[in-house]
Amino acid sequence: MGFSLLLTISVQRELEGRGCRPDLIPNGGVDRCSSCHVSSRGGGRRTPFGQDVRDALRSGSCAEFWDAELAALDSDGDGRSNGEELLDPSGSWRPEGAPSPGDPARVTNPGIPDDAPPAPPVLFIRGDSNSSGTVDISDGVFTLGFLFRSERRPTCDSAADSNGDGGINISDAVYLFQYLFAGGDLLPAPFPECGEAGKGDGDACEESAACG
Ligand SMILES: [Ca+2]
Ligand SMILES: [Ca+2]
Ligand SMILES: [Ca+2]
Repeated sequence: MGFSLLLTISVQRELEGRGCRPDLIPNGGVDRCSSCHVSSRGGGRRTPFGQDVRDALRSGSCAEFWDAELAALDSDGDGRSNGEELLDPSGSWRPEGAPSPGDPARVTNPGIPDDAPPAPPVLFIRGDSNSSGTVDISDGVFTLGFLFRSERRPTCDSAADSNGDGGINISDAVYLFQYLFAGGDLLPAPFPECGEAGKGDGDACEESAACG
């Protein structure tokens, strides 16, 4: 009698424990049980990440176990650490009250070898050569400084390419000045808000600080 009661309680605890575990890893809501178990309903065979989680479990089914060590492992051997896959590379995320880090669309399963998600599009403003977030005379000056005085290169070539023809030269500064001071044509998109590079743009665009 006593034994079967104990057994019931321990089975129940185990089931409850499993149910709470997805909430104990960052972005655990994305893959739920499939991070740790081959079956999406949970239980049964574990994925390589599930095996590492089991090794990391300390006491109590719902105790915290996500830490720097587990984050640094690449359980499924796909070249990206568990922390990178779950968007908490340092393992510093804590379950209590903290929102999951990063964009859930970029989460990958730490238990299944998969391809890295495509890099997020780089955003910039056409004409914002100096990446200040606004387009004004200083952008034309910045472009001219780069072209003729060997000054700093724009961090985003596509932003400095004011006329959108794929290259940076004096005509970009002229095009910008005409727009600003002589009623010239609007700059090609993305302008005046941040946006993605179009097909004709070169890809030498690291990051516009103003759009990050
Ligand atoms: Ca991995
Ligand atoms: Ca993976
Ligand atoms: Ca150009």
